[in-house]
Amino acid sequence: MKKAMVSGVTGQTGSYLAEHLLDQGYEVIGLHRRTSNANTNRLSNLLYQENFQLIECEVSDSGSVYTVVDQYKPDEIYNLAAMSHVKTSFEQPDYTFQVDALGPLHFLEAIRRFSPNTKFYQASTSELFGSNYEVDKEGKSYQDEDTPFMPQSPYAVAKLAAHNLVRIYRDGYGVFACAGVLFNHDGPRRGEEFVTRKITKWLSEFVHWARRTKHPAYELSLCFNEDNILIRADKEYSFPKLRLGNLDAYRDWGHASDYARAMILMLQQELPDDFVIATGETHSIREFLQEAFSHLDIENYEDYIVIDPKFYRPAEVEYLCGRADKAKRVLGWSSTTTFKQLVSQMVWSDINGKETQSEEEIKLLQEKTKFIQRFSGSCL
Ligand code: G4F
Repeated sequence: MKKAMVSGVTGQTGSYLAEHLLDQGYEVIGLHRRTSNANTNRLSNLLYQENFQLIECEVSDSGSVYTVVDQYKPDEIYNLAAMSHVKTSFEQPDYTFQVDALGPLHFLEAIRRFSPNTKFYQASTSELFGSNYEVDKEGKSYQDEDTPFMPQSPYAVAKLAAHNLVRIYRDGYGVFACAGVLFNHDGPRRGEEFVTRKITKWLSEFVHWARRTKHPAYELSLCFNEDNILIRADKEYSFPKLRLGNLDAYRDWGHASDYARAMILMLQQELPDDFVIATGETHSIREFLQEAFSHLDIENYEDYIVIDPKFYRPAEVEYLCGRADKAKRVLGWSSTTTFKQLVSQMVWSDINGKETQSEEEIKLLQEKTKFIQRFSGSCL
């Protein structure tokens, strides 16, 4: 039985990765950092599985990493532990470097010293490209393995250090180390501070608020003031609008479960290499909003949101659209989830309070939320 170690296993992508590995017959050692409150909600199906164990490890502490690598000598290590929020990296650059640059260095060094046959996967990111892109013959802008990096945030600089360390340990010490340059990958398990989940979570809270507020004796209609959505019934009820930053950035959004499959494939190749993982399709935050609100037949999403400068970044990555031709050719990998499917899954999972994908289940939920249509857009 192959043994895989996954750091960041309590996160969105770590949880999908652990599931895929267990399905493929691996023993999985999940690493998580100590927190005062348990954050294992994404692992609830795995915690009591025979081949899964969760152990504490702090990736910014070299001794902690050396100990677990030396003790378990896994066949494969997937380093997904990171301070992964780009805006936070501007506010906590030092901490970001410790986790995102030193963390991978500790794993690579532990492999070199104690377990040289362990294969290593590092979660690199499309943020490495920053503002750089190429233009193809049809005039489409994209990034791939040949696009030069130009990081735009402390997060991306720390990730670039890690990306280069992977190459150096591979070429210099012969470590089987790969970096996956993953474009945005989201889904119902996405952290609530990322823009996609922030939108779908807010929508579900709005729906539940409207349902609670609905009073059969009144013909309900909505009204908007600067910061709130109002329902005037027996009395006035109010709900805060969704506060967002820059809506004009473009992101290439895929499903985290698909992207976790690509990580495993990288470590099964004969030779280690780096790969771009992306859908090849890009959408603005506005398009995401439009698509998400359309599930509730709300056309005027602009009325429900407030642009808040607090959510702007000191430097923004405006355009990301990956070209994953190499991953398709070499790994046989491609994304299986369309943008529309991703948004639908995220919206209905939040409204339903659990991961929801089946069309029948979604149809039932659509029926139950039809009351929103009656008053969306109207104003007293
Ligand atoms: O959802 P985001 O925070 O993701 P971002 O910055 O693209 O980073 C994610 O993807 C990277 C891969 O490309 C990963 F490396 C990284 O760890 C993370 O998973 O923001 C997406 C866009 C940005 O342009 C941001 O400015 O949404 C814009 N945005 C607008 N309003 C907002 C908000 N982002 C957040 N988080 N919150 C807002 O209110």
